[in-house]
Amino acid sequence: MEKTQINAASTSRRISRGLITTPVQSPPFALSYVSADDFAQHQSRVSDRLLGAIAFGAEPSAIAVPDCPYAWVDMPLLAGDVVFEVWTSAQPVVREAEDGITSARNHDILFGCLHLEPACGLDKATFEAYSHIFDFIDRRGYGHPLRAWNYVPQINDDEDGLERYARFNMGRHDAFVAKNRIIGMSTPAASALGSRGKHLTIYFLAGKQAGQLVENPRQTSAFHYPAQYGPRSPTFARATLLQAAGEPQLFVSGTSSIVGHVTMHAGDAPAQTRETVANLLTVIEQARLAGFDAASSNARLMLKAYLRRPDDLAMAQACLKQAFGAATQVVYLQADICRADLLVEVEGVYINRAEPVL
Ligand code: 3EB
Repeated sequence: MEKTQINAASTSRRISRGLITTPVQSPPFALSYVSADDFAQHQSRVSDRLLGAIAFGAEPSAIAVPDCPYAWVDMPLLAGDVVFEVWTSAQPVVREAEDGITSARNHDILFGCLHLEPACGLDKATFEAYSHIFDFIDRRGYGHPLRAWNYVPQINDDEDGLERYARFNMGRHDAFVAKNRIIGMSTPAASALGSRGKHLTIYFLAGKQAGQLVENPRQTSAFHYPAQYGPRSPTFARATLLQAAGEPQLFVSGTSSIVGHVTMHAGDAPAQTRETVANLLTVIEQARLAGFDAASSNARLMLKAYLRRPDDLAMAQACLKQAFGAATQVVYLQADICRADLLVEVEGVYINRAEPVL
């Protein structure tokens, strides 16, 4: 069968030109990274299909806050001023807010966002945030968390004798247990990075249908990390694979220079970046063995690369371009990584890109 790459916008164009007469299953959602100007210009055209928009940059964007799940993550971009990560649905969405969660959903998936200033310790604030997320998605029938992004203020700082990332992990793990999630089965792909400012931002995709977990044989599963990294292990899968309508979507977690559970190449950013690429390629290969069609070209791959040190930008750009080619879009951000000795983290999604811009 001929492989075509179709998204919502191109599907309707083809149908209207009469080129396709049989119904086409369009994938339920798409992603794009756009400038603030492009977002401001195009958002009204897609407003009834906006699942969520997250702005990244050292300054909040001047554009009007959209009427959809939205947050600004206080994190400098290494190229450009503000970038919007925009999730769109092929069909109109239903929006609802509760317990500090703003959400939008279509038939298949729910996008949710929390953006709050912790009023208590980070472990308790994280526990409450994740408990609310599970209640929220369960009540609406989207009980399978697929992907979570966690932006944690001052992630490497000490809070009452424990690193804040370790406190975050305690709250997250305990919420998974309290809400009856089986860790290692119902575990989303994730990222956890340090942000500036005061806000804890968590946004996520949850599905009616479960995703398939993908792990990395080069790495200990994060949920099995030993206690030397904190009293509770991080609760995430290396990737999740969703066989949605259209083409498979693969969510690859934040990936770093870790082999087994040990940080490799401390202080050596080029070597850490190469190790990170080796881990990314291994996870993608594992997904292929689990049914992901890796023929899906790298033009469907979108990456976010987090660098602790801005001076590593040119090196990281060269390394990722060599590994994934020029067709892969990469957003570069400056962030603290969750282990103080990590300099680089890279996450990715194989997904249908929205066209033309959104
Ligand atoms: C690692 O592999 C690097 O705590 O949600 C990557 C992705 C990392 C997600 C998380 C942490 C998280 O352990 C750090």
